[in-house]
Amino acid sequence: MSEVHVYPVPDSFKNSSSIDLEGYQAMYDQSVNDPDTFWAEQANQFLTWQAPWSQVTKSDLNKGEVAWFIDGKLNVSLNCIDRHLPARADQVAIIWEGDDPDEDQFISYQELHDQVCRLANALRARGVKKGDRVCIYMPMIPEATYAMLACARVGAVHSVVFGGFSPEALKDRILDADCQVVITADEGLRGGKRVPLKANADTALANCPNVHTCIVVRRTAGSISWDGARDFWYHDLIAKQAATCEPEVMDAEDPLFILYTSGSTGKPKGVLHTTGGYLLQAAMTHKYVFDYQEGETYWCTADVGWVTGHSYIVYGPLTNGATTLVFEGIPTYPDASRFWQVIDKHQVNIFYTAPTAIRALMGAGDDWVKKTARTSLRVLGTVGEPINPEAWEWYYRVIGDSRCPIVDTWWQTETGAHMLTPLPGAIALKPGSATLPFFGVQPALLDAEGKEVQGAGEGNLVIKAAWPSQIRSVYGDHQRCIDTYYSTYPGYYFTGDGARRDEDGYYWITGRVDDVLNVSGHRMGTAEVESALVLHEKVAEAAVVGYPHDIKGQGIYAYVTLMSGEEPSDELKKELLALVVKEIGAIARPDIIQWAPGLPKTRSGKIMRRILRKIAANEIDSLGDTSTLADPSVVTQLIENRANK
Ligand code: 6R9
Repeated sequence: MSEVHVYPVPDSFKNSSSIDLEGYQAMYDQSVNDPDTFWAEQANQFLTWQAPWSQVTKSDLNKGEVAWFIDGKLNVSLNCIDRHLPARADQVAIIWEGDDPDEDQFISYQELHDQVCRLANALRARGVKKGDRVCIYMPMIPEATYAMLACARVGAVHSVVFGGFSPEALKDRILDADCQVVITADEGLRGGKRVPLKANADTALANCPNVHTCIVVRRTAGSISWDGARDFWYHDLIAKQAATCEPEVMDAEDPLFILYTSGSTGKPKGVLHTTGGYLLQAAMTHKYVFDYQEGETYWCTADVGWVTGHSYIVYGPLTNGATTLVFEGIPTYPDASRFWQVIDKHQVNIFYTAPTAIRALMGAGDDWVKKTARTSLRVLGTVGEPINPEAWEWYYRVIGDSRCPIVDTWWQTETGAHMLTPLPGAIALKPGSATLPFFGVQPALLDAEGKEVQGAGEGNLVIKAAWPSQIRSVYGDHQRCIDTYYSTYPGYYFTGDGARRDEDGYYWITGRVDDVLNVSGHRMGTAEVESALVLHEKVAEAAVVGYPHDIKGQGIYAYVTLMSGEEPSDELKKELLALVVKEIGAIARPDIIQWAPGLPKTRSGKIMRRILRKIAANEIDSLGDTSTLADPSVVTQLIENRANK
């Protein structure tokens, strides 16, 4: 392995109020040795409770049972808004930067309060009550955050569905959670292009008989169809409502949201998060990991449709009374300097983005960066996939002018908040490593026999003890939660990732060890893409694998076997791509389709994906053992016709 460059904590952090290495170690030790005291202190420091808890935590990982701050009462929107008033009434809570660089908005905490209360009242007027599920299918506009917080205010459980998902995917998610209300917009706007959100919702809702209310924000004023019995303009509904609204008192373990994510089987899982523990860890990590200081402007470029947007655009920053930037657009519109221009325009201090964006912008060249100042930046972060050291170095040197630590944060939809991550004032950095565990997080590596690896080594990454923002269930199917996360290694939470630990105890994530792809930081099950492909009448079988992709991290490589008598054609390829986009969304469109007369299978009929991955990666010299194949000639044929030579 090439030599690892270590970046020490910058001097500028040494005498600041940030936590240093001794501080981190002391707090980490306490969090593990005396968790009740540690978490009680943090919960009182970070959150406002309406009633105290009777017990800090109770869990049984064998049953996937996790509970924090039992009997404690609080409301998330009160914690994100009301308690910051009146001191922060005029402070900007949300900076909204439109897709068009000339459009922006500055929303104060008072305004946020009023907007959220009006919408919360409107939801109640439409019959929404505690425990009901509300689907949010929105562009990145302030109303998306109002919608999340309004749900939290009335105790409704939101299910945000990424605006890039297809009507089909939206419908599945609405039905699975039995949402009765949908909040959307006429159209989204990204990179100058319109996204037909309302039209997509109409298609989805044609098959969702329980949805009685669809609330529509007017974003572009594009023409849309209207169902007079079901559809309501957002501005009409809130106009009649008061700007105050009594928040519902919630139990710490009442559900806050459902967020669908891909696993290794075909059907996305509704990951369920609850109120107290989730909010605490989102807020704590936002403070400690980004070293957030009073008055700073913080920008996370994720979409609220992903967990990163939930925890680090909305809940973490607002709980801490921060100014959070919501960006509607894309990194390359109007040109590849957009991110850096927005940083200068709004004097952003903390910037959090994905490796795929960094690689794409690195590819565009340094000139786009150099024409901006970026002097306001203090901390940089990444999330979503492993960052390759080249991209890390570029981010550090060119974007941060070698001044700003990079926090490489490893976590998952299921973990709710950061799990492995540096703290910028405490932990020396190694490019490509998510470094050390956050407070209370007890990682371990298990070998092929399920035994814990001691010291330096490699294995499957598991977590040994419950943490506050842990997944509580898979919505409607707790058994699936147990099967997916707790049965592979009884007594442990299994992450689905592999990792290496070095001599300094630093963790290096090596990627998924299951059939989950990570394409531009978006999780996708190979089975989901395969199910879409085989819907085509001419397709007999499909196998999907990931392959290394310069920008996306992983690309999608699909092997497709046609029904006998069917001929491959470019036309058919186009139909298959369109089918995947229709079933899931553009993010799942395969990069490569290879026609496969047959797939490599074992004698018992199992597809040998290991071989397909090697062929897709063009690593044909290291196919490994092929002796268990039913028909080895299939492999020779696939190699000859591989698309990635
Ligand atoms: C937050 C988020 C989770 C999967 C996870 C892992 C990968 C995320 C990473 C990372 C290496 C990092 N992942 N952060 N891999 N280094 N810093 O991305 O959630 O969409 O559920 O994806 O993403 O493979 O298991 P989610």
